[in-house]
Amino acid sequence: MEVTHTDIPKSMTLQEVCEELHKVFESDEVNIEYVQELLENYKSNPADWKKYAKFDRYRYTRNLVDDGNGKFNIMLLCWGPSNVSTIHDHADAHCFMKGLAGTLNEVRFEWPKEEGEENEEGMVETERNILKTNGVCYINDSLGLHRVENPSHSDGAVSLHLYCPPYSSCSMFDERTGKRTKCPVTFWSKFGKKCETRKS
Ligand code: CSS
Ligand code: FE2
Repeated sequence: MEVTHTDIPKSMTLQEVCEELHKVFESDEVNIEYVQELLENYKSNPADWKKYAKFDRYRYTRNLVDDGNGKFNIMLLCWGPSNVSTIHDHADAHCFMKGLAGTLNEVRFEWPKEEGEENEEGMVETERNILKTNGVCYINDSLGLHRVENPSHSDGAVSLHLYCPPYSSCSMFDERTGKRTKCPVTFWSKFGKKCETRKS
């Protein structure tokens, strides 16, 4: 039987959104529109998420909020002023991204040509989007690659990310050459607790 979701309560806490996402992802089919609607409907309330909002001095942090019983990951990303991600893919996962505070820029790119082919022009930009507080965007590998950045030189930004299925590594790409490198996905904190840093 097909389950339709029509009534999303108007005011939900982040915890309630996560609980609803657990129900949604019980099914193996991901209803992209519904998940997007659910995330759009949530109005960012710092009281819900401040315990996960941990900033690092040098780069953006990933902070795990919910591991979705192994089916999906919900995390908070905290972007200091001018922090920027690499150009990356999403390891065949769905990626939903919602602005919780501040503003982020998303720049999309085509997949580079295969190794051995000419990549002289560098990577091809296809789209620019602005993710404002409470806005939601969606990407997966069939829609291309992207880079996310906090354009503010003075203010931080916080975003909520949902990845399904969860993944522990992705690829990053050099903008000039299109060269691809594997990149592990690491967490700065999990469930509000800072992760141990590995000794080198
Ligand atoms: N996927 C990026 C964030 S932008 S969606 C990451 O995990 O760092
Ligand atoms: Fe991404």
